[in-house]
Amino acid sequence: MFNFLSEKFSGVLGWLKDKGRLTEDNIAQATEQVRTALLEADVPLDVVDAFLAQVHQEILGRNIHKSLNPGQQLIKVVHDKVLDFLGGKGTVTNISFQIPSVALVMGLQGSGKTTTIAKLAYYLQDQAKKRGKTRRILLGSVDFYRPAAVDQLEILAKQVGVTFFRATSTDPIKAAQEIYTYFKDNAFEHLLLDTAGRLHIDTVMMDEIKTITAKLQPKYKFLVLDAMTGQESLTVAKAFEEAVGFDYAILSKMDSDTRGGAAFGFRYALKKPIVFVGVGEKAEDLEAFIPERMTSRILGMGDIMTLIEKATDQISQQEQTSMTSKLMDGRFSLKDFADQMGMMDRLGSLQQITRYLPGMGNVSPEAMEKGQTEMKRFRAIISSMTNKEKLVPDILDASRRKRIASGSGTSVQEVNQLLQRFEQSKEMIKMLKKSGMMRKFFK
Ligand SMILES: Nc1nc2c(ncn2[C@@H]2O[C@H](COP(=O)(O)OP(=O)(O)OP(=O)(O)O)[C@@H](O)[C@H]2O)c(=O)[nH]1
Ligand SMILES: [Mg+2]
Repeated sequence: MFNFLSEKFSGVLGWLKDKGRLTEDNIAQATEQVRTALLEADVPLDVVDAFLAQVHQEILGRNIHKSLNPGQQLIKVVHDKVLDFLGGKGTVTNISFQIPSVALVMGLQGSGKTTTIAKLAYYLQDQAKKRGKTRRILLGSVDFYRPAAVDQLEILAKQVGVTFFRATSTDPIKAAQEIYTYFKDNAFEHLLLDTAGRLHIDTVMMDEIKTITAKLQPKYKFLVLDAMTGQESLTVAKAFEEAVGFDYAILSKMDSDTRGGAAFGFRYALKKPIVFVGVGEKAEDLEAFIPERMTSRILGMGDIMTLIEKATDQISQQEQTSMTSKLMDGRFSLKDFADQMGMMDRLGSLQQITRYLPGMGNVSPEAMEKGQTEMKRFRAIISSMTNKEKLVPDILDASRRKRIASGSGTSVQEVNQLLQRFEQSKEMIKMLKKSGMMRKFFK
């Protein structure tokens, strides 16, 4: 995600960081590179110009080239401006979905509407579950243009475990009313209504959504934008805003190799909040849009916070605490190493995890897959060890290694490789501990 923009930015920022002094000249050079990066990421020209104008103003205002660390100062200016453009510090848009309420999801064909509905249903359910509650959620579709569209939503509803209602009419407006009546009569708390997508914005489609909106008065109108479409998506957003109006945007497919232009330009151009981003095809692949995080992703600083949040969500607190204390005081055995790899498994693929780590954005998918295979093999090897061997790896002599290799269907060389890796991670933990990073990581 954003690899493109983040690569370009880290290039410029890396170059700046080492500059003890900045001249008007190299400031100009740096901002020119930022400009090229944004344009190449498909950020609309007027947005790029507005961005650079603000950066320039800030540079002049702060008298940057006379400051103590001009390179760092400039990085900070760029960082702060990117953050501003994405919505500003601390502006997480939390929607507290009212009960009962209707949400309408719209967007172009294939933008991810139907998938997003399933994700929203999952999200609502999950939020309620965290408070020990359940929600009565109804999904309905008025997409009769694509034959399998309604079935698709029905299947997703089943997967997520929420109710689906099929209207008898295939006229979108009548169907919307039928669904709404069913929602009211059966005292559901949320209705998430899926609409048809079209290849282009056309008046029939807009009129249809307008009528449905007028009749159902949805409390929430979401526009789903495909992050891969770049500046074209801004045109789409403007058209929807003019014709129907919407409250929030959801950027889908942010896990894809998008150049990031849409996310960057959207907020500035539309002045509407992006609430969620879709980061995969599954129902749980929905994340809150947090400007600070997006900024660090774009600027290539990694995103430790998201990772930590993911970790706390999926690994039990107890597991994490015991793991952390073992790591902290150095009692880290091969058994813990295996457990740790198991935890990584639960967190998602290595590839997903490394997206959040600083400096790991560029690891190739092949290398990633290799890592994953290696992890599996390592776990198999460790499971062939006795408890004593796991706790005191020092006793692993040649004959034990041979036994473990044949027990796990691997080679002695592979067993050696594992032990080497284990030593390396122990070293790394020591280093992290020294630098005080551990507390930050595992707080
Ligand atoms: N990788 C990834 N794929 C996504 C995401 N959201 C949707 N998709 C995929 O994009 C494709 C289209 O998604 P749909 O939800 O069917 O899109 P739609 O807007 O309902 O499409 P129409 O109803 O045909 O207009 C599907 O293959 C989805 O799995 C996402 O966040 N990440
Ligand atoms: Mg659909």
